[in-house]
Amino acid sequence: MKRLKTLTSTLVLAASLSVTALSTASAQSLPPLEKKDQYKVGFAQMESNNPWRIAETKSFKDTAEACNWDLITTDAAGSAAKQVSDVDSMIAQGIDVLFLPPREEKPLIAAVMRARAAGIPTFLVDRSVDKNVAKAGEHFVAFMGSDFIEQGRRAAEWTLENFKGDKGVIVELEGTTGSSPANDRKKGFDDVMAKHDNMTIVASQSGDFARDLGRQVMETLLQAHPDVNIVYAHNDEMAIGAIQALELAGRKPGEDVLIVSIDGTRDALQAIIDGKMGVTVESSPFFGPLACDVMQRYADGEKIEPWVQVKDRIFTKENAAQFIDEAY
Ligand code: GYE
Repeated sequence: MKRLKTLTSTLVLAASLSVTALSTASAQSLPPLEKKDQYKVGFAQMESNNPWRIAETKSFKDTAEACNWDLITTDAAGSAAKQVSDVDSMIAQGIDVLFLPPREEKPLIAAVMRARAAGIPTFLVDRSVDKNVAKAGEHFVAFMGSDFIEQGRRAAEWTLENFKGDKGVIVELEGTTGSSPANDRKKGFDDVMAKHDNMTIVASQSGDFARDLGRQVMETLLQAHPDVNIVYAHNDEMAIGAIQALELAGRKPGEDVLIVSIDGTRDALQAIIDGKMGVTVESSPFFGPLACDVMQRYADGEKIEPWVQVKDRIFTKENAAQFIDEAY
């Protein structure tokens, strides 16, 4: 009797040990994706107020057909809190895999962690979260997107090569506060400019990646800095807004103010052709086919690199006409 009891407790102890071992292992390894003919895929878009976002959502919808996805999409209408609850509702609907463009770096960590806890492999697309807290290969599978620091650096280098004046008076229009592209595009550009005494960033303010806000912020900044001769916008929509504000104030964008931007939208390429914008460093929204490919590799059991890096082109007056037909 005594012996039996000892054995039982040994077994219980062994069982609880192996449960601990199992849960430790699963806390470190990612949820697997079983092979299936059709996957239920969630794409939780952050907003749809600009051509870039609309092109990205369309790219996922087009891919759903090509890749045989049962696709659920949501639109958080510019609210990080809604984007988190959109992910919650996708988890409740039993998605197999999540593609998430996190609007801001910190608030969306919650969504990543909840998908992880629900055993759903998550891929971050186009923007990232705070990498010190949520980690690729542990909490989410991978980040798919551009090198935003490099984009800012290339915008700065093009400016240095093409600015004709003696002293650059720069206004910077930042993207959404707390978003990875705004943080990194600022760092890339500002670090290069800091090494050049003839270049001064006189104002740097958020226009939330939006055309209208870009125009309004530019109108205000123009009052304080009428001598501006370079505008660096973190995306094309704000650059177009800035062009409108400058023209309204009687300035000549492209002639007396150099406009430097990022994305490669149709309106931006047209502005380059019209001589109003100098450059836009590409940041492509067409993530659907890449998402299909990476997800397939993951389901095949391949180890996915933590950063699936997208390579960007650069659009100037040399090639804008050549690429405008494929722009969005
Ligand atoms: O540049 C901007 C969009 O996250 C890379 O977000 C993306 C950026 C893109 O709203 O236009």
